[in-house]
Amino acid sequence: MKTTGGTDEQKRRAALAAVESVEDGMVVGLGTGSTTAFAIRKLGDLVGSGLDIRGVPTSFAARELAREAGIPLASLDEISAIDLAIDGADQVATSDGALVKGGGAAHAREKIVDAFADEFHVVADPSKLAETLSHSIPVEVLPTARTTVSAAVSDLGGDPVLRRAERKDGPVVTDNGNLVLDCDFGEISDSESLATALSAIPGVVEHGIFVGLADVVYVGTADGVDVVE
Ligand code: ABF
Repeated sequence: MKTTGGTDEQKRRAALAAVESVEDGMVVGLGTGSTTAFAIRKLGDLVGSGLDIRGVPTSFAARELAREAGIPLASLDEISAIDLAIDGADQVATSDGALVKGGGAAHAREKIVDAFADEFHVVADPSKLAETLSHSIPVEVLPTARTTVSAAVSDLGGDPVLRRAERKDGPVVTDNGNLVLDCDFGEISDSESLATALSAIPGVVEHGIFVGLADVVYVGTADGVDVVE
């Protein structure tokens, strides 16, 4: 499981704070990443104590974790609504609540679930916070469009790098069978405009800029949880 700068205790605190909003009968979007993993495990414990929920995972990894935790699962085409999505982030802009997601290469399905949910609660540690976005932007691309999308990203001022798998020689392949370009744009002053421009590039399946989607951000700290709404 991908881990990042925060401590496990900070991540756990954020995750448990988000879980407190989960009620009987809910359909819960289950995010990907090490922070959300704490929420999934806690939800599994609560299901074991009688909590009646269904989980909609955002990746194969999230599905396996939820299955191990004993959470009843539903796919997107089986449900008519998602009450609450709990998911992590690679960066949170404190100025406008925009997010960078996709460190786990799951941002296409994450965005579908997080955007469709009535409430989307982000769980993070302090290392994810920044005044404005500056993290490289993961862009999922059709394999055949890797070169053309790279050229278009460069024209936008980005530096596209094909994401390679850490443990084997070759590129990361997403759950959808696509590739990921990590695109460094430096400090991003207008995330909404960049998001629109990236979405317009032919061959882009989804990018990791989430604008205007997060309803609440729980930030686990050394001694508590900060809530950013
Ligand atoms: C997923 O979790 C990804 O979109 C995001 O990059 C990642 C954050 O991982 P972690 O919680 O391990 O820092 O939602």
